[in-house]
Amino acid sequence: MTIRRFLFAAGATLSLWCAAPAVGLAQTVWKASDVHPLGYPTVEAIQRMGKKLEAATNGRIRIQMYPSMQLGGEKEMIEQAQLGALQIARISVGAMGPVVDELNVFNLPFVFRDEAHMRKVIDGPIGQELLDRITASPQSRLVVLGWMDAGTRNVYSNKPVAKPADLKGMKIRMMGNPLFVETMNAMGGHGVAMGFNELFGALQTGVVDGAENNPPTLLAQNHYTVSKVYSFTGHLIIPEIFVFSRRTWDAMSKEDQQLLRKVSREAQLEQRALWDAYVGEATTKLKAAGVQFVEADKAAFYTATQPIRDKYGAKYAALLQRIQDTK
Ligand code: GTR
Repeated sequence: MTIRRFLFAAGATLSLWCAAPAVGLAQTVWKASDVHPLGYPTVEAIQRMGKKLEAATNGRIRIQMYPSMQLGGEKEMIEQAQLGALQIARISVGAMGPVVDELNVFNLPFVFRDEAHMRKVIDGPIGQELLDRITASPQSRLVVLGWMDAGTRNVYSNKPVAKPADLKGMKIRMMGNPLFVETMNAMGGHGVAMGFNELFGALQTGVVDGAENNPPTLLAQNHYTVSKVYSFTGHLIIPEIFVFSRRTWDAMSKEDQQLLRKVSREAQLEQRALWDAYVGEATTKLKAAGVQFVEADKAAFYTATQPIRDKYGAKYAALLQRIQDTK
């Protein structure tokens, strides 16, 4: 049995209709997965959504959350959702670029002026168009339920990175997408593509000298225990999405699809509030744990990464212009 077949069989078994003893109704269990642990804003928002689904259907639909990479990294989660072995996957747009190319526009360095700009874009027509494009794309085999926030990504390692020259000779882990590796190379470092599930070990053993992410991830994934300096390079502001298996979706009633759409919209709003609160909390905890926060010359990193925006942005020039025009 191939791993794919096994995963599909396992997922199919879980989502089978089975007896729900408490209410005597048939019950559907949707598997949801996230790389982050319980309590993280994205995980919490999906779990709250599960509670609402359960209440609205008198226990007929339930969500079972598999947090902390129990089902693998994001690439694996996307594959499992495509097969129907997993129903809900919360993933970064970074991991979706290889699936739907146009999304790579959001993966460009410094494409958004700041987080407020990014929110305006995803909350407006551009955000909706991109979600629709993923859902409509035959090769995605996913239905997008909504956006989630993930703040700004900054470099962390054991030394300050204030300007491009500081990255010289440093191996920095990037998400598995050539665009990110080239971005780090343009910033002055040496980008290394690696799955998120391998990163903690790689930081510990010195396979890489650092990585880049938002403060909540630095805390929740315990990376701060090995990387003690967080430098505000601000090179990427990448939103996240939560997607649903097209295979499961197509077998659902119209009413259940509508209900899922409704609670998903609420989950998107709820995650944003949870996110804003958690960023502050994470920063306080990181400082208390001795992490040093360093200001960086963002303008220098912006200039250094211009070739990346030129190269990858050329075919989406009109979309890029609309993003820039979003005030
Ligand atoms: C985090 C994000 C994850 C994953 C991770 C990574 O910010 O929440 O979904 O994409 O970054 O760097 O792989």
